[in-house]
Amino acid sequence: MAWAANEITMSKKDNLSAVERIKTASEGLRGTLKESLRDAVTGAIREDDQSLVKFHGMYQQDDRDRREERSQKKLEWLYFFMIRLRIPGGFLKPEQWIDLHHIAGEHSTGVIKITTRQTVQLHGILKSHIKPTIKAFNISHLDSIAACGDVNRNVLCSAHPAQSAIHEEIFRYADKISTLALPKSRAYYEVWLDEEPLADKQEDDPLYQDRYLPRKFKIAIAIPPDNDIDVFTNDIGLIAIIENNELKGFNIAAGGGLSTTHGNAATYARLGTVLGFVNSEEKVLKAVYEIMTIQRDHGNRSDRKLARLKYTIDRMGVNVFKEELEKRCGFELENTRPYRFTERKDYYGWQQNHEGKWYYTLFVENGRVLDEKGLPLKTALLEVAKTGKANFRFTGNQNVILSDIAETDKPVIEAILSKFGISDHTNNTGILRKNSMACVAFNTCPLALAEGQRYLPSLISKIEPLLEKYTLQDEPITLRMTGCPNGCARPYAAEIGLVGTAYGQYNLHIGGDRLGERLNTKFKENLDEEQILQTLEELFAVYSRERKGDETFGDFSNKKWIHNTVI
Ligand code: SRM
Ligand code: SF4
Repeated sequence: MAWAANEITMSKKDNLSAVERIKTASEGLRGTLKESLRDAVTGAIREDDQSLVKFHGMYQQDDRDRREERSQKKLEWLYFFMIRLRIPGGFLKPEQWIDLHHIAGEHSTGVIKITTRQTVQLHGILKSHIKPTIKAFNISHLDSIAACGDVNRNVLCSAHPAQSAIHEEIFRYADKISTLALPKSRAYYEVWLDEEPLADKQEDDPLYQDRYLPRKFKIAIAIPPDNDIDVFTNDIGLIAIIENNELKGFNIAAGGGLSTTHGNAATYARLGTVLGFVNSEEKVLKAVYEIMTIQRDHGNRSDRKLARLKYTIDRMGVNVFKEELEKRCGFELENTRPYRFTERKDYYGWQQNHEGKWYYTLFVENGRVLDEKGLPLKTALLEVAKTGKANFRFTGNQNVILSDIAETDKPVIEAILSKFGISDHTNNTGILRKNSMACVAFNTCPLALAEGQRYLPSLISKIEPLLEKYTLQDEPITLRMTGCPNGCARPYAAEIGLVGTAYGQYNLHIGGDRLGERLNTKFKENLDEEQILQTLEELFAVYSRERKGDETFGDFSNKKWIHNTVI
């Protein structure tokens, strides 16, 4: 069988990528992290530890804006760390938000960055501040274990409790799956929290063994009709099947992933393939676990560009993959159950659930919570948290839902939102901006080729008048930008995707659908701002003239310009 022959090549011992050696030699992700931390001569950590520290939820970064100046002065680059928390389903209690607020102020740039995977990152943490930061988080019952690295990352779940009477029940699966897929190593507690080291530093880890997965791994749970978490862009996407307000089980999709590499034709974005349905908690957890073991055993460990599950599945073939899964599970998947997504957006403003609790979704541009002139968002959220009357839920669209608010407490929260201009800001922001996302990119992301979150807001201000010109300003078009083709803001799953190729230049992708069920296609390459605006204006003009009824921009573009099928 072709697949089996390939496997031998993929697992060839002498062909392993450098990261594979670092993982197996790391004594359960410990490496020389303790020594690296003690070295006061440099703000960086040792090279091998830079790979390992990711498994602890941290990245070594530097201020890219200051590289040249530092090099000229013969100074080391300005190294610091980004810490990403593990928050399954993106839920924090108000006390935890207060702690996060203070930890951010004391140890990082102060900006609380909500990510596209329902968690938060803090940037600019100096090496000497990492342990105090992790210790402070630990007191708040928060950790960053496995928020990065070749393991399962933060598990997403549809964010909007008001959308389903059994949201809470399904939401709990995010935590169950996250716990199931946590590495067994105690390294995090030893290195950052001074736990007494184990005599035997290699804990038994049946899932990850000593080699972990070949690459990062992502899982999300969608609760139809919402696909707010972009379920098909994940390695595993679970779609909750609800009948008569009862959870019947989950459809399981596998093999989603978005990253591509410019100039590497072997890389591609892929939406997950729905494999079938399982009808119990035991079965869904087993299936998730065994999909991970298949990826562990058969993923590409030589070329990290081709190591995600999407490539493993395509190499094996979906049918062979499914057979292998069923063999490992010891049960067959049932036929996929019907489901329908009708929304992917966040429901801004107030919503009430079946129990009468209130939810306020507020717009956080590109997930950046900070105090800006005229918009003291960070202060406002602290005030909300101090009331103790609202929980915090992050959405996969980088926004915040103030949640579980009692009817009697609503006026208090409303007054704070109004006092600090938050409700006005959410109400008055244009629809395009509210349906947009950009990744971090400069100045911290080492992989950025072009700007992301620092640039998109001003570009949107220039696109908005074009929409108005063609009376499209109320059209909820999704626009997503990334500073490189890795796809952190999921630009390939948007109606308009802008993917950085060089400083000030982007590929323009169009034709994705509004619900995240069809990827877009590259339409033009290396456009600068003037060319982006000119091209979009041309597209908007034709769309406003020729679209049929309420046809979305993505559907129209796909037919007209990608497949040339509009008559
Ligand atoms: Fe991402 C790497 C930021 C969601 C695909 N991503 C990075 C790094 C850590 C750069 C690095 O490796 O050194 C970025 C840190 C920037 C910074 O300074 O903070 C980074 N990714 C982000 C975040 C913060 C973007 C945001 O603005 O919200 C998101 C954090 C999510 C989280 O909380 O876990 C983020 N990254 C994504 C997504 C979207 C998703 O998962 O829904 C993707 C595309 C989906 C996918 O994985 O296929 C994504 N990030 C990548 C990749 C490409 C992976 C691959 O398959 O090749 C990289 C590069 C890598 O892993 O080598 C990457
Ligand atoms: Fe960095 Fe690229 Fe991800 Fe943007 S898409 S955060 S530039 S890795």
